[in-house]
Amino acid sequence: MCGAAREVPRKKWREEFSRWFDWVLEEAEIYDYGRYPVKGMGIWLPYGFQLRRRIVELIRDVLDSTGHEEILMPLLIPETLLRKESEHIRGFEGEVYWVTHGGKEPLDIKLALRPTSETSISYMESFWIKSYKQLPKKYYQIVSIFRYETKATRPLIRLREVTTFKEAHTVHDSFEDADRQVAEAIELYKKIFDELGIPYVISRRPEWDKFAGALYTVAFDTVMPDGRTLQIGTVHHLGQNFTVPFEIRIQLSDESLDYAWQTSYGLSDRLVATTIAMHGDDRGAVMPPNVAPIQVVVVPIPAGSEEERKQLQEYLGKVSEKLREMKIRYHVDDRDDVRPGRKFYEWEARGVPVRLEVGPREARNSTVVIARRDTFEKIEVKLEELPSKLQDVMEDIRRNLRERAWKWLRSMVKRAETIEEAKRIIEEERGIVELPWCGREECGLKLEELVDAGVLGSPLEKPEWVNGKRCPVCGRPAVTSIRVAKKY
Ligand code: P5A
Ligand code: ZN
Repeated sequence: MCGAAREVPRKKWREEFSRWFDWVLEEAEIYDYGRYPVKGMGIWLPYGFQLRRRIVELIRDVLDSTGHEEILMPLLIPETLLRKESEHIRGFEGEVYWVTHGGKEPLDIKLALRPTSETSISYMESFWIKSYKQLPKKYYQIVSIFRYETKATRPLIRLREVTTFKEAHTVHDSFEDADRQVAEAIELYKKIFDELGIPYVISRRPEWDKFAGALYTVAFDTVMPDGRTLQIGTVHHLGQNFTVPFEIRIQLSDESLDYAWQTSYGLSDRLVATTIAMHGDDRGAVMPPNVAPIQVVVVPIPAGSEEERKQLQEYLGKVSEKLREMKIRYHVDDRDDVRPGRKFYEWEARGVPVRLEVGPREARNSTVVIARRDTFEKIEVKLEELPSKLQDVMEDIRRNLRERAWKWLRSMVKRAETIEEAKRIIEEERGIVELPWCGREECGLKLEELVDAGVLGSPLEKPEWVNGKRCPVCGRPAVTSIRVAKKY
């Protein structure tokens, strides 16, 4: 370990989540935040970078295997393009970083650091796409975007440079096909979140909170350990809102010409943040084995005599060979100036899912002790059983992390029929509260004010339980439910 330069005292995971998160990013050497002299921008450190890389690989696997094609667009967008769709620029106006000079020369046309790429890709699609025969077309890129966020910035959660922005942009020959794409994107995101054991609630965002330029927005939210919700992904039906101003006109199967239809969907560094946050505990992170930078750490327990020392060295070689054969990402912590207890502490903070303890006793008996990071259980196994036992343990850790997280999320979604009850739950317990709703914007906005929380939206299908119930704001019959929460 290269040694943390700052001492941030350990914090409790749930009770002091926000400070715990800062602590774990620091202690585990994931992301250096708060020191770089531009607000909202941090540095991926080697260990964090490996985690990020594995999560990016997971995203690529899921998208590549479903007909998405990776591309790379320029970072700079001319002001003229960014202004072409009026709702879009209205939504982003206050968040754009502008490049105004080239050297000492003021630029004729200002250039935006992309806050997202709908406008630049739509401009290019007007050259690329001419016929329904090319459709559906699914592009994506994984890049940095820049947003001059005015809400409090937080490492990986609300950045001004989002360094892991996965944006997918698709083109279709009908409204319905774009609708179908939204459904596909939702399934793909479920798969990605499931792989990371991240639980979620899917909502259709209300009209007043949809993506700037979308017909409608579907969002994934999770509940962080402190009970606040975090939006971890969004899927937008863009209709023809961009294809009309950018003139993406295509020939349809009946030979007529019409504007194409689009969707876009995005994920960010929040995916990495949530992987760390969701599975932690008071000792630090717990990495899901499938994306853990180090899956197994071997900690030798010092031997007494010279003879024992030699035997242990030899035996450690055998253990390493087994791990190598299994293609496990492992590390042998053979620092001899650091005591085992201190090593345990450090690797626990970093969230290595499995620790193997190997001492003179294990060397004599040809065994190893497997210690789980999630449950702290220990089992002793024969060396020749190690491959199968380790597979089982890692699979079980993944399952356990996922189940634990889902159990938490379910326990944090509650129903209320009155404003007072909703307000009480939000105040005392946080989490998500569902209320019957008449569907009118007026009541949604009123509710935010009365409950003192933000609206997440409504379930994609009308839930049964609201039948016969009334909107607690206006008393009209409920047509669906509305979810409110304290949001990040
Ligand atoms: C979809 C991809 C878009 O930008 N354009 C291309 C669409 N949608 S979005 O909802 O605005 O952003 C997608 C997801 O990115 C995360 N996100 C952020 N993460 C960290 N820091 C930020 N400042 C930030 N802003 C947005 C959210 O998870 C969002 O759902
Ligand atoms: Zn109402």
